[in-house]
Amino acid sequence: MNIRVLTLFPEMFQGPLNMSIIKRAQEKKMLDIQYIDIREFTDNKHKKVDDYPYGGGAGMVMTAQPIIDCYQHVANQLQEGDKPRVIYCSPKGRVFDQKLAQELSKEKHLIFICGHYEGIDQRAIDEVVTDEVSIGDYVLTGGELPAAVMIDAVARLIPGVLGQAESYQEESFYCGLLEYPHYTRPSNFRGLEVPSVLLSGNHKDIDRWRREKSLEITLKRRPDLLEKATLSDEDKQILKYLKK
Ligand code: 4FN
Repeated sequence: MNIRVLTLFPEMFQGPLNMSIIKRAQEKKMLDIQYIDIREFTDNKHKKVDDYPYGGGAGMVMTAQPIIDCYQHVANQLQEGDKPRVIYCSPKGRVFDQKLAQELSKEKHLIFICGHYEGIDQRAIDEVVTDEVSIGDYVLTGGELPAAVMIDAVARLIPGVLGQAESYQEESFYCGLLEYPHYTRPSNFRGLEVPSVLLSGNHKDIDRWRREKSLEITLKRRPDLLEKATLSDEDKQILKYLKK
């Protein structure tokens, strides 16, 4: 997968996306991420990228020219017929979730545009953006952290990026529920015991306990997730019992 990030602050990505799984994916050439500085595409000698909003009001707006020219530069490097998804990270967008991450992980090319100040001139959005996507409802300083979040979630789903064991987990356990509690050694930590079922060696009991714990925490904390989750008949039985 090829990812191009159009931003005024390329340095903001250097920490988060050069670690662990995403770093390995880039080293293994399964993922190529490049950061392109929008400021280098301004056609004025002061390298100005923002201006006052028409109609008045507070703050500044990123001008259309460097964004569209930067996009054009990136798009020109693609092969003919390649249709990149162009994602503008924006609080007005569709809310990003695992389903959208899975959909985007099947694309060959993704282009992210990160806004700053009050946002970007609407004409740049209208001309080049295919998807407006938000990571959630809070005020942020820029679209860079949202882009990094989305890239992390998408990149780990590219076939081959996760190891054998990790992707098996992904496939068989991602059903839209929260996770059961995890424990590791020692079995008694300063008097705090691990639930005995996990030490029993009875894998049927363990699976059933974990499933029940998953359903319980999801029902308690995020009942909205249960509506979209893939539930078996047994899960529905367990839920009926948990609700009582
Ligand atoms: N944010 C809200 C309402 C009005 C403005 C904002 C806001 C960064 C360029 C956008 C924020 C949140 C999730 C991008 C927020 C996201 C952004 C995101 C973002 C500077 C203009 C701005 C009602 C959501 C609280 C600033 C709500 N996902 N404006 O944050 O880019 O991608």
